[in-house]
Amino acid sequence: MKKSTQEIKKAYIKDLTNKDLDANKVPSSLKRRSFLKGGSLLALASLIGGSLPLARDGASGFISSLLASELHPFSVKGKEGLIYLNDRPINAETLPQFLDDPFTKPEHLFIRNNGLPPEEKTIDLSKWELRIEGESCERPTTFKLEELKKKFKHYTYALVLECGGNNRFDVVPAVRGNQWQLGAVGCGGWTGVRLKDVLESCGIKKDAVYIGYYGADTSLSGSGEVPISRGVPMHKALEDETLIAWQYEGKDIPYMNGYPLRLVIGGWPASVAGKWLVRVVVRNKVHDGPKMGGGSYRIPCTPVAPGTKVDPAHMCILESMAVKSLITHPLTGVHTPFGKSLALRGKAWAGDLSVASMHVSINYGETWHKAKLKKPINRLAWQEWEANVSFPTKGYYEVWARATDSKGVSQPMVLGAWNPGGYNNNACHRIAVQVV
Ligand SMILES: Nc1nc2c(c(=O)[nH]1)N[C@H]1C(S)=C(S)[C@@H](COP(=O)(O)O)O[C@H]1N2
Ligand SMILES: [Mo]
Repeated sequence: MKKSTQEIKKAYIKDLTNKDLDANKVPSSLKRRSFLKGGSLLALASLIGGSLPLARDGASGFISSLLASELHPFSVKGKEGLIYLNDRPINAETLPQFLDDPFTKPEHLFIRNNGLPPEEKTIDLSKWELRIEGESCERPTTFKLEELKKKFKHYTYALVLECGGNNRFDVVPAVRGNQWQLGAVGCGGWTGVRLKDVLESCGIKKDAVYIGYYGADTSLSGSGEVPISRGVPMHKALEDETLIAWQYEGKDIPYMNGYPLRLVIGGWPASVAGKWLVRVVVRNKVHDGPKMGGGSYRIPCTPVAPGTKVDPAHMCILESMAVKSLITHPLTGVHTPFGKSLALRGKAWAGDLSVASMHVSINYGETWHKAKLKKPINRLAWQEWEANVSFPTKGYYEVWARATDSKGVSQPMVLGAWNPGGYNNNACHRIAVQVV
């Protein structure tokens, strides 16, 4: 049963307007204004799964490119090449072809909002302040943006930001939450001051164990509370690469990515990287802001069978993300002439670690070829890789990519440890290749 692109799109639009589809998934307050909730994406995948190679299993970029060209009902100023998952809050991922750039361009960097950003017109640079306080801060201090820039040394680091739920789309059995495919990840140069320098200037008490951030965004419910306030242990907060940044790729941070000031912490779920930053607290206990507890960014402390309901008492905070890689060129579905080698390239990263080697397979993992892997530009940046493969016959192939980190740990070829939040899915990326 082969469906034309037009037919797929028509069926998909019909699916989006079917009110019953996600009745049990979408809170009624959001139903009218949100679109593309998990259910519809999953329905879409099964709808076209039969006609598109790898539509459901890992190489999902094809669906995105197909739909994103015409179907997203709105866009955000200054952003392009994004697939919009919802509009309230705004969540949008980068199309796989834009992850092929050495560093993710500001207009292509994904957006993950938990609430409503501060209104852009209310952001006044001359008034923006950052408050450092908390029970383990010796001298609570407020810095104007200009003071921060003047008082501390500036640093630029390229850092990988990846949403903890990236690739949740491929989690089986499926779980609730944004159905991110490949693109809730990006890497680019952030410029700012070290969190360490700022915290040390305010004095860190001996009993400090954690930091927490507060942004200027507000929760969807209108309660006035922040929608998210997360943090990291002191050892991560005090790393050289942990920045309070005002620039991304040499320009003001895009509004949706936290303008005018954000925390940037590489290698951990990007939920620890607070946007629209107004306050950092130094805590004498594990930070307990919204989305630090329950099922948020937490995984079972010991492995569970897929589909298990896990008691929050047995959940632990997700820290460093696992080793992972992407094939960013060519895109899945490519046709390549027989007798000519195919050039592949992509990115690899490994949470707190670096990537030590990169391999590709054209026979479902039976044999692996070593790829050429570059060193990261700095710690916690992604690494570029490339390889050439030749196919022994015409026909259908898949290219699989697998990174191995500096401790010898590789990506799993299928979904790794299932968890109720669908976090940290680092299964090998695969693309479909037709040799003609
Ligand atoms: N203030 C604030 N910071 C935030 C968030 C948010 O909703 N509000 N979302 C977090 C999450 S879950 C992620 S994945 C990253 C996304 O960063 P980006 O939108 O710049 O890609 O920001 C984090 N920081
Ligand atoms: Mo996230």
